[in-house]
Formats: sequence, C-alpha cells, structure tokens
Amino acid sequence: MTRARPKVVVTRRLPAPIQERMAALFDAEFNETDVPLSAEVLIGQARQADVLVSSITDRIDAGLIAALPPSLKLIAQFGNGFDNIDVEAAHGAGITVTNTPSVLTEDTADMAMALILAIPRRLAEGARVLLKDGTWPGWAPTWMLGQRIGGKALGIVGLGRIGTAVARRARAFGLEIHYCGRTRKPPQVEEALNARYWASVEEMLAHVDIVSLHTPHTRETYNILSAERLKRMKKGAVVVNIARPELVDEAALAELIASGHLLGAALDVFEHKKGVNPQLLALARENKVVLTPHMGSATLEGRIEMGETVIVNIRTFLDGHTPPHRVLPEGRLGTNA
Ligand code: 8YV
Repeated sequence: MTRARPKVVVTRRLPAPIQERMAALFDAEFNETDVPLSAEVLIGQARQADVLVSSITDRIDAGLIAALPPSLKLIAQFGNGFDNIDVEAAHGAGITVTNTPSVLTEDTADMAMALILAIPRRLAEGARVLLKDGTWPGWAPTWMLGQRIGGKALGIVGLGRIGTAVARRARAFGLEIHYCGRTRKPPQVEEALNARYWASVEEMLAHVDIVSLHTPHTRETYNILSAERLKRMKKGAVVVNIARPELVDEAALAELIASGHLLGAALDVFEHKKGVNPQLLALARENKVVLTPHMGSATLEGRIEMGETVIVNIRTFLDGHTPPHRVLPEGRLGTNA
C-alpha cells in the first residue's frame, strides 16, 4: 500500500517558505540544527524514506547508496553541481538523481564578476583600510592604485550557462572574451559575445590576464589549472574560481602568487575540510588573495528558487514522470557549467 504522504528527508535547513511548502506536501523531516549529517545519521534518517534531499555537504558515495533503504528512489540535490554524489552507483541501484540548474546562473555570475574585479581593483584591501579606526590618509593621486579592467583579456574555462552569463557581464565591463571547453560554440554565440575560442587550454591561459573557471568537477577537469598550466599564465595574471576547488592545484597557485608570478586570486571555493590552505590565508592577509566562503549562489531569491526546483523534481518523479532536472551518469561528476 502506498503511503498518502511520501517521506522526504532533507539533510540541511532550507529557506522557511520551502520547508513550509515541503511540510504541507510531504511527510518531511528537516535538519533544524543544520549541522551536516554523518553517513550513519543520514542512513538512519533515510529509513523508510522515499526521497532524500541532499546538498554539497553530503558525501553520497557508493557505500552510502548501498546502505539506503529500498524505499528510497530519488536523491533530489539542492544545488547545481552534484560531484558529491556517485551518480553511477545511484543509477545502478535504481535511484534517480536530480539537481537544480539554471535558477542560480545569474546570481553566481554576479558573484563571479565581483571576484573578477576584486584583485585588480583592490576591493577587499580598500574596504579593510577603513575598518581599523575609521580613519584613512585621505585621497591621494598615487594611493591605492589598482589596474584597469577595461581592455583586459578574460579567459573563461567552460562557456556553459554560468560561463556565458559571466561573459555577458564582462563584455559590459569592456573585457575581451576568450574561452575554452570541450565544444566550440556556434558562430552566432561567439559573435554575440565577441568571444574567441581556444582549442587548447594552455594557449588560452598564456594569452589572458584573468582566468575564471566555470566548468564542473569531472575526471577530465580535475586540476585543469595544474601547476604546469598555472606557470604558463602571463606574469601578473589573476585566477578566479567560483566553481569547484578540485579544478585548481591550490598549493601551486599559492606558490605562484607568493613568488610574484601571478598577481593574485579570488576564490569562492577551496579545500575546506582541513581549513583554508594556510599559505592562501597568509596571502589573503597580504591582500594578494580574496577568499569568500562559497557564496556564489547565496541569495535568498536564488535559494528559494533552488528549493522550488527541488519540489518540482520530487513531485514530477512521484507522479510517475521523468523529473525535469534528471542527472544521468555520463562520466560527468558535476554540472556547475
Ligand atoms: C550551491 C553550488 O548552493 O549549486 C552548486 O553547484 O556550488 C552552490 O552554490 C551548493 O552546492 C548547494 O548544494
């Protein structure tokens, strides 16, 4: 006998209107403490559940999937990227996986643009000057000089949804747009953005002043900015990463900034498990690195739309249809594109 209200387990606290709606629709179990759940607790909570609403802080690997109850048929990720889920193992276990693309594109691109500006225009450094005691030396013709953004070359790694939204904004700031990725875009897309395609990541990196990453974390993109490639960047170039930390060799990045080869980096993601790399932190204190704590999609509107998308995925699935944002195992581990 099917239950009247499907049991939905939500691993993190979601915006209030989303939790209210979920509570009205489902037999929903929330995580009011908002502390990420250990694998054991998650498996315990998932008992007799039909749906698991996960997020990036849950490691849903093959072992955890094998321990999920047979009633659980949908993992509805609250997020665009899903590199925390072993989609192949889920697929093999007959569990559907969904994500929430599109709704966070514009917010993430806005934040990327802020990070693109941050190092050349010394934004965090300038804001910090006034924080000490509210005083400052006063305007001076040669003080706090940064670098002009207009006319610089921006290299976008991955011209997907977010990469394209960044390119549109960057054009308005007068940046030259360059991009690389698995596939070249149709001529009308390149013309609209005045974007130049590079088949080789290395060649693009050697040509641009700022590189911004907008590709998912997959086997192919792991350390796409390797030490070797970072060394090939122009002297004084800047790295921006709002996608996934695994895309960059963080230690090499820190070394190249410390040595003065690169001007700096603005990072919204980093290996957080063990805390921020101390060298990166030291560089941030020297104003060579700007660190923001994974805020790319962090707007109330965006998070509500992500929640709405999760609900749409769940309801469509429970109604017996293919949910709109189904994720299939393609050897791809994420879609933050
Ligand atoms: C999300 C993100 O908010 O959606 C993504 O891929 O990187 C984030 O900004 C986060 O992953 C929530 O699960």
